[in-house]
Amino acid sequence: MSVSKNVSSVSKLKDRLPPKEKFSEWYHELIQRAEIMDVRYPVKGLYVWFPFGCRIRREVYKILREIMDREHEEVYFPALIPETELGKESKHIKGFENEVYWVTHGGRAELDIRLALRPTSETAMYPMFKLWIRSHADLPLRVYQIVNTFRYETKHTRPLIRLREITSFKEAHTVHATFEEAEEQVRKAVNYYKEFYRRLAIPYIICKRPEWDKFPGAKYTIAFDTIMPDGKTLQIGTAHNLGDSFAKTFDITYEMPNGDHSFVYQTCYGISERCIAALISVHGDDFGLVLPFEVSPVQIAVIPVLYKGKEREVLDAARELGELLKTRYRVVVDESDERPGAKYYRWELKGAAIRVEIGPKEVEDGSAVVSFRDEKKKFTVSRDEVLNKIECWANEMRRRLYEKALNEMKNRIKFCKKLEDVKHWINQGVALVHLCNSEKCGMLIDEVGSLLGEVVDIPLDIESSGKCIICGKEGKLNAVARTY
Ligand code: P5A
Repeated sequence: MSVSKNVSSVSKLKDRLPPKEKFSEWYHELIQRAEIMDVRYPVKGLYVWFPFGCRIRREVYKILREIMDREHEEVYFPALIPETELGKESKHIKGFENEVYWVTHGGRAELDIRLALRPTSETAMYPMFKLWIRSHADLPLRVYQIVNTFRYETKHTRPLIRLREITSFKEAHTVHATFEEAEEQVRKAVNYYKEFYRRLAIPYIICKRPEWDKFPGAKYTIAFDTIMPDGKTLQIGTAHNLGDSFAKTFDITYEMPNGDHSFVYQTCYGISERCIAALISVHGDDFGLVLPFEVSPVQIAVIPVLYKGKEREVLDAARELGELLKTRYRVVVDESDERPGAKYYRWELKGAAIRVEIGPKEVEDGSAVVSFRDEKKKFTVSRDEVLNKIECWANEMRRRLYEKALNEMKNRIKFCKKLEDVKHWINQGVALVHLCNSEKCGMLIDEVGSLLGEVVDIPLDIESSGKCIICGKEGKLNAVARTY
């Protein structure tokens, strides 16, 4: 496969990336240089996916689709929502009114009813669900779509992280007969997202968002956050129990087996390309992208190490191995006439998971020199064994990436007993505190750092209840951080 026919276009090959320690510079330089996003599009908050970025997106979203397809049907709803529908659910519109882009004209004619560019699709879908759902036999309904959505974000926009056009918004919407079934669906959604992030080797913490910061219109919101290299958290997915509030607004009812009518209960859950921002940021290093084998556009880079007089034999051996590996994997045989160092540099930058080098010595003894993107060491194996070893190497690499990321994350989480400690620690990571349920104490802590909410799942063993850090009453474990 040809990942980038124009391989020599990797700009400024000799210039090093800024070190990852300077996270913001590193991130922006990397996504441009590894040809993921072109940030030069002349509208704030909108960016261009390069072909290589699209390949990463395709592999990552293949996993998400595979998981969704198990019990959801794919649908497509229009991008434009009439103002009359968007405004029906009062809390929902209140939450989004400052973020909506409006279409007001068709050509020169002013529209009778303004049309919103979907910020999310509840109000596009639910009037149609009213038409789709008649009886208990139509339930549960579980659908998803992967579309673009638009949010006029006023906080600092950043590629893949905070967008005004979210290009890859996976939104799932489900409808159930009872509140309990909706609760069960939220639990399932959380498990789907856990699986998704485990496959990307991205560790997460899961919190129940505070009452005043839940999804507009929801009963409660469960959020996944990961910790970025600068210690700030990034919300990488949410699942919402909507109860029957949207059902009441949009009059979505079903006939029960006994003939009575009842409102339905709903959930929705979403993931955006922030999952790719997390993938890049959590695993990447000073040399560029580090991607788990499953999602790397170039899973294996075969590098012929050419010496004068031996070019033919080396190229033949590299091509032969390349062809064999291509029967199962995404492979590039880098035949460009650059020096090996330049080739290594390129495939490191692009996050090729496995590198296989073949030079004259390897041609002679039927071997190859193998190295993994996340480790510096090289080792020699017989060429006959390479194909059958790949799966095992890929799994081991994912395990290593996950362990490393998990350790880094654990080092960035600390339980704090005093407010002073929280203030100090959130410059480095997530502070865990005990907090009572009152809005007053929540708001006070929110002034120190953003309150992510009550901890549902965290990879550390810490007492789940204790005295509130503000008022001293009985409290639960909560997470506080600086957030993206
Ligand atoms: C769930 C899907 C919703 O919109 N409606 C349908 C629900 N939830 S949410 O929390 O508002 O968004 C889901 C996830 O999308 C990401 N996200 C963004 N990503 C990039 N740029 C943005 N401007 C942006 N806004 C939200 C977050 O990961 C969020 O959890």
